[in-house]
Amino acid sequence: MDLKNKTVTVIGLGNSGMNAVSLLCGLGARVRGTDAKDSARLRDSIKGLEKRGAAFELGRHTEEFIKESDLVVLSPGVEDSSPALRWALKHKIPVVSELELGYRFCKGRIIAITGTNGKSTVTTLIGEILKKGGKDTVVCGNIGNSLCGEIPRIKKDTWVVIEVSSFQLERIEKFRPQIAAILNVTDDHLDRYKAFGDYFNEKMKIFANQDKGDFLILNHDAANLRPLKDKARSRVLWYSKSEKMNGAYVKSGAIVYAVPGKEEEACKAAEIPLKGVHNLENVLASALVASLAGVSGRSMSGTIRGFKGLPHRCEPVATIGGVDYIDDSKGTTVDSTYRALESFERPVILIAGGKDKKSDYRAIRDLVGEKVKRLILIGEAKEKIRSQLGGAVDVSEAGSMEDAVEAARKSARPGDIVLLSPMCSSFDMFRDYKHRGDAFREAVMAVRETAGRG
Ligand code: UMA
Repeated sequence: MDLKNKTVTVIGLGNSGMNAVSLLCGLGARVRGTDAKDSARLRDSIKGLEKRGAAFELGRHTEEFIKESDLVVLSPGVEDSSPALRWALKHKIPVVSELELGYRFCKGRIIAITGTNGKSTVTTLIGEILKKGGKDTVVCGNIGNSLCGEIPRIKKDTWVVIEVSSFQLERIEKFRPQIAAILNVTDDHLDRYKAFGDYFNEKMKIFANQDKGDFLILNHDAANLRPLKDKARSRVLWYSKSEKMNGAYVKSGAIVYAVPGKEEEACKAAEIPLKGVHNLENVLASALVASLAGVSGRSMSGTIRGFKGLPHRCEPVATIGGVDYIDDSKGTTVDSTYRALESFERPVILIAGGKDKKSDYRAIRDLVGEKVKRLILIGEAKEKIRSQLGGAVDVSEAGSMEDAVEAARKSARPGDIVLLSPMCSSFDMFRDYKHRGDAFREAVMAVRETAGRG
């Protein structure tokens, strides 16, 4: 793709868009960036790029600004319904996602991970295993730093581990990872997609361009992924908690992978510090991928044993008066909260709610009835969750995170767990899930201070 002297317009100027603009400036394109919002922060961040020749439109998108482009690059947050995208299509301008743009200029070997839940954990763990296994590694994508931003660091021998979302896959053309992994696909983003099938199909694009020399890693325990074997041109390897597979599995309490010609142990299942069956799946996937990248079992074993997980994913915050407070703010789907609850053996006081993604909370009703002694609801989805889960559990509502944590503290007895696992996105009350998790931590710290004084 030669973009020298081509007019390229980037829509959306968050992390993805700004990195795309910067990459394009370096490629000698005539770069333009447009964002529907305007802010002092945004104005500040474009200054350096203006000096490099980029032009910007802030506070709105206009047809005038877009219509003369040779190419449009879309940020993942821009939906099909966006007028900016419709104008680009009306003027027959090719449109690609930021992921596709980065791919066209990526010299390294790509490992792409997708799934509804666990993809950040698996992406990070693979990155750690590869780095400690002596491989030059870059970890990027939906996890927070877009691929375009990493292009200058990537060399031919670099392993590029990319967390890939359905949004990023929507407008790919040639994106082709050497190793792709799909961990699971359950309900999510039904506020963006008309039906689950549309979301599922976007995820499937991760292997659409793969060929015989590439690998597709699939979770055999996720029944809706099994038929994919017949759709892939790449070589399919499986992982499973319960069955011996051509791939990775559990054998006599050990995580084992069998890739062409050899069976090797990655570690003992009991040594994995991350709790829950979902994390066993995450380690199986990571070990299998890392083995394909050439890391030995001996090397990966130490990394897996030392891996403490990611912030805001079932992260212990404090133990106060015998009550464990756990931050699972990244639990933004019903399924992720299901998996978190499954991993606890003690009574849970669950703080949930936020911005609804047209989710069906009834899927967790039985498990909530079994594990949760009190459900405290926050955010816009309060009413919907109450109507779908009420009767299965005691429900109360709180107006802020502080009030929710205080209500949880009052209900908790020694041995209980207070879990923030919202099943919703955070944008009704917070900047993002990290901000929400930080607000939870702050509220818990206030409880600890009061307890200390008492
Ligand atoms: N904007 C427009 N016009 C539009 C829509 C948005 O101008 O029609 C502007 C907004 O005003 C804002 C910017 O676009 O200034 C935001 O762009 P964006 O929503 O694409 O966000 P980025 O900052 O580029 O972050 C994105 C991912 N966000 C989304 O997919 C919504 C980040 O994933 C990712 O970390 C980052 O790229 C780097 O790759 C976040 C996420 O929530 C964590 N992802 C979803 C998820 O995990 O469920 C998919």
